[in-house]
This record gives sequence, C-alpha cells and structure tokens, in this order.
Amino acid sequence: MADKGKILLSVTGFDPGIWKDALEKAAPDRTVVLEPAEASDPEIDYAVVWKQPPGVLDGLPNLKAIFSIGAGVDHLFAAGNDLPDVPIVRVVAEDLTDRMSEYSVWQVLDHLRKGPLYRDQQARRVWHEDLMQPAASEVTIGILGYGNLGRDAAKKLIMLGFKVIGWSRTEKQDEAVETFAGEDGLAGFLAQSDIVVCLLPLTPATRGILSASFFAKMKPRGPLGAPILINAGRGGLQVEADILAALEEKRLGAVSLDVFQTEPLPPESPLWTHPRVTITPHAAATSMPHALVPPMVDQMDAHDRGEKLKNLVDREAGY
Ligand code: NDP
Ligand code: OXD
Repeated sequence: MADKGKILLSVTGFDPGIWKDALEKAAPDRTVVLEPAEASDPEIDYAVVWKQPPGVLDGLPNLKAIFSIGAGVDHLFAAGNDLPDVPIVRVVAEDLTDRMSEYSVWQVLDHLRKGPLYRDQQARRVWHEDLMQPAASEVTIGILGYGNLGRDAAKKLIMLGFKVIGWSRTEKQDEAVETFAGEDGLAGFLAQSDIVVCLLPLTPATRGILSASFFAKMKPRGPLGAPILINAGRGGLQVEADILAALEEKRLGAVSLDVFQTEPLPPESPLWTHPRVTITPHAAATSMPHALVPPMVDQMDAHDRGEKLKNLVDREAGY
C-alpha cells in the first residue's frame, strides 16, 4: 500500500529499472516515479539521483532530501544544476567501502609485485625475475583524501605490512597513521609517499590537483624506483597531459587510473596504449542497489519520524 509519499528516481549511466525494483522492494509504502507527474508534484518528498538531467529537481515544493546513489556528489553539482535547498545525503556503506579498498589494495599489490612488468614480459615470452623486490614494510603508501574510503584502505594496507600516511583538508589525530592536512601539509606528505592512492572528492579546491606541480613535489626515488600514482577519486582531479609528461620524464614510474577527465576514455587517448598505465573503466566500486537502497529507505523513514539524516554533504565544501 503506497501512502507515504513519492520517491523521484533520476539516474543516468545506471539502469533505472534495477534501482526502481530495489526501491519498490525496500519501500512498499512509497511510490517510485521516474519523472514528476506534473512540473511541481507536491507528493514527491525524496529524490534518489545520479547525474540527474538539469532542472529535474526544480519546483518540487515538498522535497525533503536528495540521496546520491554514489559516495561522490560532484555529479549533483554539475553545470546547469541549481539544486533545491534541501539536505543532500551521500553513500557511506560497507559494501561500497569494501569494494573501493579491494581496488586500492589490488593496485598497490600489483605495483609492489611488478604486475605491469610481468604482464609485458608474458606478452613477449620473456622469463626474467626482477630482483628489485622490496618488502611491503619498505614501501610508504600516501592516501590522498583520508576520509571514509581512505581510512578503510589504510587499515587494510597496514594489515599487509605497508607504512601508510594520510592527507586531508582538516587536521586529524590517528594513532596508526601519520597525517598531514591542507596545502601546507602536501609537500611533506608527498616527500614520503612511494605510492599515492588518490581517494579525493572532486570539488573546486581539488579540481586538477594531480598536475605537473604536484608531480614535481613527489619523492623522486624510492624502493620501487620513481613514485606511483593510483587515482580512483575522480577524473577531474587529474591533468592527463601532465601525467603523460611525468611518465615520459620518469617523475612518475607508473599509474593506475580508474577515472578520467572524459568518461568513457576516448579511443584516441594515448593513455590506452601507454605501457606504464593501467586502466579500469570507473569500476573501482560499483553502487549495488541491493546493498545501498535499504539503508537509504531507512533514512527516509527515520527522517519522517523526526530523526536527523546521516552522511550529509557540506554544500560549501562540495563533498
Ligand atoms: P569523504 O568525504 O569521506 O573523504 C574525503 C576526504 O578528502 C576527506 O579526508 C577530506 O578531508 C579530503 N579532502 C576533501 N577536500 C580536500 C582538500 N581540498 N584538500 C585536502 N583533502 C581534502 O569521501 P569518501 O572517502 O567517501 O569518498 C571519496 C571520493 O571517492 C568520492 O568523493 C568519489 O569521488 C570517489 N569514489 C570513487 C569511486 C569509484 O568507483 N572510482 C567509488 C566511490 C567513491 P577532511 O577529512 O578534512 O574532510
Ligand atoms: C561513487 C562512484 O562516487 O561510484 O560512488 O564513483
């Protein structure tokens, strides 16, 4: 019996059908609509979105909150979207966090254990053991963006024996990890990091941060040779021309990129064929409706009972 109000579901880049099914299963007492019945539908009280078309959230007089189906919310603030002044909730969920940490650990281990080199050798039928094989304990991983995902990746990398340090916007106290904050802390953080794992959100302050001036501050040599960059945050954080130049100049030894300035990565991008670039198609952590929808609906119910929403986005900071 649908009597609790309507959820507007507006997702692009994902199959709306499976999100609608999951919402209807978790919220049988709410109606799920893919577009408003009328321009200012007063029955819509929640919106669940991913890259919603411009204007789709305008003029809904009783909208109480917007839920992003991902951890990142830059898609909400994209050009042309003047968002209604209601709370925005993002995903903080074990399922997504575990997937992201799996990606970070996978890429770190791949570089530690010479994955790119051995795949290239296999393609050429070359049998040669690279004896430059540091132990995990000799390698420092710098987590750029020491937030929800960064802290979980750090915990798992520490269990594998790595030394881990973290960088964030605001200062942190952390027993297991040396932390650095703000622009003043960046050079000290980079001077120690053999592998940088970027898990930053895309905001006006972080856009283009992975650029030539950033690479110039990286530790020039370490146990793996030149430093390594892994970016699973957002493509807008990186300047791809500068990454290619840094690879050529050997300021960067190798990179793993899950996200790109333009997605899908255009076929003509030289990143595709660069021998020291590992590409995944924004697949570090997929949002799974069965895991993410029930807690979203729990939050809607709790909010309707007068409880505070959790995992809110700070609009001013942009994440
Ligand atoms: P959080 O908000 O929990 O953490 C973000 C971290 O970045 C915080 O430590 C924050 O600092 C730091 N930060 C933000 N702005 C700055 C800045 N200007 N300077 C220094 N540090 C900064 O987010 P999550 O960990 O949950 O998610 C991070 C991002 O991961 C998402 O925004 C999304 O873009 C990306 N992501 C990518 C996925 C993929 O499949 N590739 C999947 C899921 C997420 P502070 O702690 O001080 O606030
Ligand atoms: C996210 C993503 O932000 O999948 O959750 O990119």
